[in-house]
Amino acid sequence: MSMFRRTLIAATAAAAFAAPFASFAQDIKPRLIRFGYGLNEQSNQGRAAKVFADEVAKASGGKMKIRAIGAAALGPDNQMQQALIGGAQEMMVGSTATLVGISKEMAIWDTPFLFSNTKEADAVLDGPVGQKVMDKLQEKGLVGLVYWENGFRNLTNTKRPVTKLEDLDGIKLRVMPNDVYLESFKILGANAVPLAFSELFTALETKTVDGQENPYNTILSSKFYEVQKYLSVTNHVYSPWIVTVSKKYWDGLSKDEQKVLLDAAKKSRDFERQDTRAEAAKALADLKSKGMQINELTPAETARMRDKLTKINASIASNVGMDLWKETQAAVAQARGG
Ligand code: TF8
Repeated sequence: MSMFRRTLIAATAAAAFAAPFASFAQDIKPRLIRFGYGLNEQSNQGRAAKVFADEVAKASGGKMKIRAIGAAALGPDNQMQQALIGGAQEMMVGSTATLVGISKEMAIWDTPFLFSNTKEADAVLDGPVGQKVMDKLQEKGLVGLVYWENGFRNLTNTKRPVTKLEDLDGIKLRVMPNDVYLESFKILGANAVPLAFSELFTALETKTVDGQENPYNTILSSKFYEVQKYLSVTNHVYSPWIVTVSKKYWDGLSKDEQKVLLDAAKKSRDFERQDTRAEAAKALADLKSKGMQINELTPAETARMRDKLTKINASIASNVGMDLWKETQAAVAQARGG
């Protein structure tokens, strides 16, 4: 046997021997990861951020440390997104709606009345369509891990109970910085103004705007009941949050470290959805006891609102692409069992 062959056999044997050990000893280094979010620590977003941090610590033997920073202390969604893209911040969670300027496909989730319940939302967001939309972020410098639930959005204001479309006339309504939301509420007759969430409470308090729309959980945790009188149950859109990582940062992590983050993100998602739904189920009673006046919309009025808003669908479809639009509609129909 030649010297060369013998060396080759020895090297192959060594490699075969080393491989199983490599998979035992995880390739995890000490890491400090800043995870920014916009709501306060007492919110559903804050609670889930904490679960995520705990799960990462547990799975990495304490080597990977998540520093969760809430209340938009690292800036509103848009500012954090840019920091992630540039590599100045590692992670965040925020609304998909605030990502549309960066990744146009995200606008699919802004479709009014797309989902009629959380079962449909979970199926589509966690399925191939949700993944496809999330993967589109990569070419923009972001890696999406999971969707959390922000929730079905409802309208609050100081002027009057909104029981019919016409009641929205002239109401100065804060919307997220997002064209679909802006157009939707203009179509419905409101005077819609885009504003970062971090400026919303003050804008309501100083009456710079009359109203806003967000899920019950946020109306509660951000204490909007202190500055808003009327809550109208519109459920006009289901709003997801998305957990993202800077792609620059992600690409520098080992496979093991990436897996720690993805697994922990999935655990935080499952916790977050349960927690959010439990809180939402009793939030209306809480908001009533805080003094809010709550009204439902009749099915006929909801139908009128829906009809008006179908105008926006064509522009969403053309912005995200007809293929994605159709795939999403098919996925919703499948989740509905149709
Ligand atoms: C909004 C959203 C907010 C999120 C949050 C700051 O109204 O619903 O909850 O963007 O991450 O801006």
